[in-house]
Amino acid sequence: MQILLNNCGAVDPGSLEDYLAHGGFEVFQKALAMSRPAIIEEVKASKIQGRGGAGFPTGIKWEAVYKEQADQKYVICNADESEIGTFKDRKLMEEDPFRLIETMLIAGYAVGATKGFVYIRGEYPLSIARITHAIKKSQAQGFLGENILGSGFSFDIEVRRGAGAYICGEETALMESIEGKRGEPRNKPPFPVTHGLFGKPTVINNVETFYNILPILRHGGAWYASLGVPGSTGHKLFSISGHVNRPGVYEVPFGVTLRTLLEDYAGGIKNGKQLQAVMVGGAAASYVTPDQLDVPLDYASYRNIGCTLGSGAIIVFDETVDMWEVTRRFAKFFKHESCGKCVPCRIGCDRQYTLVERIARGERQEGDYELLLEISQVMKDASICGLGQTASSPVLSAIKLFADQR
Ligand code: L3W
Ligand code: SF4
Repeated sequence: MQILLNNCGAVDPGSLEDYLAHGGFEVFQKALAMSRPAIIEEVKASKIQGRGGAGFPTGIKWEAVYKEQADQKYVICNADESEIGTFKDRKLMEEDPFRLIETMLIAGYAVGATKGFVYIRGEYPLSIARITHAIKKSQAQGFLGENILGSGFSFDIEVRRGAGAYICGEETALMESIEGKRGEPRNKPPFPVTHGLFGKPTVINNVETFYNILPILRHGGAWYASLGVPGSTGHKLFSISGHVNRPGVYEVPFGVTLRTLLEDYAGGIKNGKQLQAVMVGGAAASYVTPDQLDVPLDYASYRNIGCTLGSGAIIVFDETVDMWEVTRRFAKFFKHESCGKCVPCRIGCDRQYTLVERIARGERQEGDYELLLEISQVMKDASICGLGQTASSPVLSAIKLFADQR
């Protein structure tokens, strides 16, 4: 059963008529007939957690914005999908763009917002074109704008393009960017639910999170909560790349294992080679090893083994890969993408890269590992945002797992 990718490949992404013929905007019309608290109760009952990586409960976020008194509220879709190995949101936007409009409308109606923004990664020209087209078509047919379908509810959406900065996927940097400023994270708290875009209460969710709202409201929060496992309800998209026979985006209920995903969905390891390691969750994660393939893919089980599901990235490395070279590339990525606002991350990412590069070159010096551990602790303790707090994870993981390779 597919509840997220069900329209992908089945609906013409350029045609509002085709989207309507496949049940498009039915759930929005159902939502319009519900009270705002009733919609939020369904989202809370589903127990859905944000799909951008951090897993914060979506219903709690929506309720907090609903309860705020303000002359203006906003809904933002974080479509700045830039996490290494992550390409699920791109698939949703390219193949099922009208669904994003429908779910943002529902969010806007539920929390009392009249304005939405979709912030799309600049390197995703087809996503930008398809979402822009879907917005124009929806405006022309009265699904966006003033007094939508005669309901008295008004809502409109604008697209904003990223300009190549990974940090603009961090929600407050993204808001600074929309406001026309340099994309740097703000200190949190206050959180966007009270002080978001232009200082107003703001719902900001990942693309995949929004797409889950339709099955939740169509079938009910309790139904949704019965999918997956307790503590990680519903379905999750995983972007699988690297040394597998069938890379791609796969939808599964939480709780399946990495072994099932790799063998049954992705067709096993390429060219009959042995698996060496898997990067699950993105660059800010630890490596998963072959003896951990049977751990269920859910938030708690992965936390228990010191890993994270993050945004659902899965990068597979076979036995031929030099894992220190992989780690060097991750360290280079963070050095490049650190926005430079705070010292622990700006200097830490730079120092970390210098040491990892030396180790990868085969010129490790006495004390290098110890120094990396010390730098990592400072970055974790004192960085402003998630980038600096997690940029040392793959390095620590490499020291733990692959020290014998250098
Ligand atoms: C109200 C509170 N709201 C937290 C909200 C907060 C945000 C969400 C998560 O993401 C993750 C990192 C990597 N009242 C709240 C509250 N919130 N407490 O909940 O917040 P937070 O701060 O835990 O995380 P974050 O900075 O939003 C960082 C993951 O991202 N990551 C990066 C992924 C990149 C992509 C991509 O390219 N598409 O997803 C990689 O894994 O795991 O945990 O909305 O406002 N008391
Ligand atoms: Fe910028 Fe890094 Fe500090 Fe985040 S932790 S604000 S990316 S310098």
